[in-house]
Formats: sequence, C-alpha cells, structure tokens
Amino acid sequence: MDGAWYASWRHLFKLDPDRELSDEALDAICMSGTDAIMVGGSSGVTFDNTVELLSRIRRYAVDCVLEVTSLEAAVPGFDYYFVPLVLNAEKAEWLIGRQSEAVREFGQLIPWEITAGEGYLILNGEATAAKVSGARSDMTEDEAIAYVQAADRLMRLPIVYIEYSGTFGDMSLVKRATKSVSQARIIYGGGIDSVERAAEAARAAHTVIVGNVIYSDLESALATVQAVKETSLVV
Ligand code: 1GP
Repeated sequence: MDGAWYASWRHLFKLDPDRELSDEALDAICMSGTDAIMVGGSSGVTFDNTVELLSRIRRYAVDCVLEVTSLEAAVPGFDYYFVPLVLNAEKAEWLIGRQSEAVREFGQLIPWEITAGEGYLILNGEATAAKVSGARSDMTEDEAIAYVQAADRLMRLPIVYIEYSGTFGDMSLVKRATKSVSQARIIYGGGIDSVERAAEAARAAHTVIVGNVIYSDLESALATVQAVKETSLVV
C-alpha cells in the first residue's frame, strides 16, 4: 500500500525478547541503517521481556514495531504494531480467533492508525510458529500463491509475510508471490545469513527480515543491511 508507514521498508531486523543480546550487539543493530526493528518471537515472549527490550531499543532513533502474538505481551509504546493472521493455520484461533478476542478486550486502546494486519504464510513446517499454530506447510507453489492472492485480493490485507523461519526459502515462489499481489506488500523472512541470500531475497520481496543470524554471527547479520539496500526488486 503506497504511502503507508511500512511502505518504504526494505530491510528489518527481528529481535526476540526471549533471547539474550549484549548492549554492544544491540547498539550495532540499531545503528546499522536498517529501516526498523521488529520485536517478536514464537515462544517465551512476555510483557516483561518485551518492555525490557523496547526500553533498550528506545535509546536509539530507529523505528520499532511490535509483532503482537499474544495478548499478554501487547506492550504500549511501540512506534507501530503488526498483527499476524496465520493464513494456513489448522487451528482457526490463529487465523482470526485470538485477534478478535484482543479487539473485544482492548478495542478502545488499540492505536489503529499505527496497526496493520499481516497475513502469515508459514512454509517451513519445522518452524516454531508452524508448530504453535498447526500450520499446514506442505503445499504446492500454486497453492501458496492462491493463499497470497486470497490474502491480497479477498481479505485486502496490507501485508503478506512469507515465513520460512530457520531455513532459506524458495525465492522463485517468493518472486511469484510479489508479482501476484495487487496492493499488499510481500515480506520475506527465513534463513538469511549472508549477503548473497540477503540480496537474493531483496530481489524477490518488498521487505526482507533478518532474525536468527543476529544471535549466531553478528557481522554477517550487519552486512545484510547494505546488501539489501543496494539491491533492487526484480519481479
Ligand atoms: C523469523 O522470518 C523471521 O520470524 C526471520 O527468520 O530467524 O530464519 O532469519 P530467521
């Protein structure tokens, strides 16, 4: 969606409140030139560890967006909020059940103008998010594209997040997804641990997320920023 707050984002780092990160590493991440920091995780995310991470990131000017996966960890004070709807979840509660419960409970407090829904398509069955939501990840490319188009054109979701967390995905599928949308932005995340992979993903998706490698190889993580920024989308 042109003009939206996330519309120009090409590169994001995703930090997990349940994982340790030194002040030096956080400084390097926040000063890296990334477009924003996304805070989120699939397990062990609490109000307390989310507040703590937010307050550490707040020492920097970088934008900070919370991916809200549980009511308990919906912390106020972020610049923006993403709310995932797991498109291929076997359990309906992950598609819209938990989200509507949150609206019922916190409707008055939700800052809608800085909140956007993300249609999540989880394509790595081994990812924690797949296990938690019971996502059906074994699908053909045509099926995946159909999910993307349903999210984009039927549900009019502003974002479709192709999630391969923990493994590098099929970039031809991601490219096809990006080509197939009419208004949604395609976010890709999963297994980006080098400049080569970062550039490949940046050619295929509007926005690229880098997660795990922050914790295992900080230098490689930092190098992905420039790699993504120097690469144009080719679809
Ligand atoms: C996780 O998509 C993100 O939700 C990033 O994946 O941790 O594999 O980089 P990785």
